[in-house]
Amino acid sequence: MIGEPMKELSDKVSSSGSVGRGDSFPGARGGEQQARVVRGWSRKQVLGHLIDSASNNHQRFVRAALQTALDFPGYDQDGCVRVQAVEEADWTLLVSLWAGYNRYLAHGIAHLPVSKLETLCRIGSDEPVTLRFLAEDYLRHLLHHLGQLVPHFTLKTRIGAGWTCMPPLHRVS
Ligand code: NI
Repeated sequence: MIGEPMKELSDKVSSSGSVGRGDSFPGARGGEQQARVVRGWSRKQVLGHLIDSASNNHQRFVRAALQTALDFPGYDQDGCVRVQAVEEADWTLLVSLWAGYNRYLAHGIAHLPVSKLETLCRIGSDEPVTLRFLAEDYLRHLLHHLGQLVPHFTLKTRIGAGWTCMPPLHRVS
């Protein structure tokens, strides 16, 4: 049964993955992929960072749903982008993996057991937060970076008027 409280969040994560596919993703052409947008990262590297966020949060969500509490490491954001040589990866691969990963995460978020949403999760040395907060902060972080890659009117059209581009509240996102 789908946990109704997470339905809206799940829908937004899912629709964020539809802002563009492959070459239709805004800024997909040649030099634009290498343009620096934030932290010295290129558009490509921001996409790689969003894949790292998806994979780390995937494990957080699933493990927290199976345990009474979660104690999980953070991740080295710059180190992850560097060792995976994101800059040399294929753009279409990055966009399709990112979009597919988010559609699958949205499915998982929608099915998180309601009884587990208050499970306390400690990520790295941060103060514990609930699984519900982690999932909400995942979306905040995702939209924050999407706002750096995609025109705001595109996000408004795809995700709805309620989208926001605020940074995540959690330090390790
Ligand atoms: Ni980030």
